[in-house]
Amino acid sequence: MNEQRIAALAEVVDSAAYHARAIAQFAEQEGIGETEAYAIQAASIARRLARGERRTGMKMGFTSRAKMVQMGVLDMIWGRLTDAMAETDGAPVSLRRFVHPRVEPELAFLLAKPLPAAVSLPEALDAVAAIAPALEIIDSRFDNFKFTLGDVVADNASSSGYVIGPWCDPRQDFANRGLLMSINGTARQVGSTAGILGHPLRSLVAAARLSAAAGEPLQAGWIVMAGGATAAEALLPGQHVMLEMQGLGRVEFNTVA
Ligand code: OOG
Ligand code: MG
Repeated sequence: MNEQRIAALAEVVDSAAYHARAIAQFAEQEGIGETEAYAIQAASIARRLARGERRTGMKMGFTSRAKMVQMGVLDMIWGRLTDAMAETDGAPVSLRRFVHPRVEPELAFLLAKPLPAAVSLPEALDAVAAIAPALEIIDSRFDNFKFTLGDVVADNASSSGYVIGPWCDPRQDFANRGLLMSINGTARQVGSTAGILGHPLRSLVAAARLSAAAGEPLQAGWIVMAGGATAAEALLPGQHVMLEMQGLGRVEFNTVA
């Protein structure tokens, strides 16, 4: 696939996200493999950066069985986060900039140091300044939230928003913390941080490897989202979404049209 086609498809996903308009899947028809899909993603993020957005980190996807089963994709993927995606804990979130948003419970890492490609679990932990309960707002730009691996990778792994809760000391055992995501006071997803690859730190090790392989090693100050611990829930206006994570506190937001 030539540079021109990659740039054209990057424009397609970027403008779909920018205008919150759904598009048809294209990966199968265009014969897009993983390499091309990540090249389209990189080019689409370059367009965001050219508009003045700032890179804030990385997100992992399909790091839990629950997410793989919900979306029918069995491979781990990743995407790039920018400051335009950050929402504030406790503040209202306007749904206007999304096509068909969903929310899922995650754990976020804040890095104190850069990370090279190959790190052990203790080395990864050593680079972590803080951990936090977090909610990711995902929004596929594809019709009906349906995609293949190539589509979703090209579409920046459905990244669209993230809300970070209170930063906590990472020097505690967070391998198996219970979590509850509720909407308007009703429990909607129950799980554990162990749902993320058995331990969320494994997701950070994978993030270090994948990001470095793309020539963008994890940086000090970056946020890494470990991936949904449970399936995602659809977002509608007028909802209060709250995630409570055992021993790590809560993160919440209200949706407005
Ligand atoms: C793709 C993104 C997956 C996760 O946490 O697993 C993801 C999607 O489900 O649309 O963010
Ligand atoms: Mg996610």
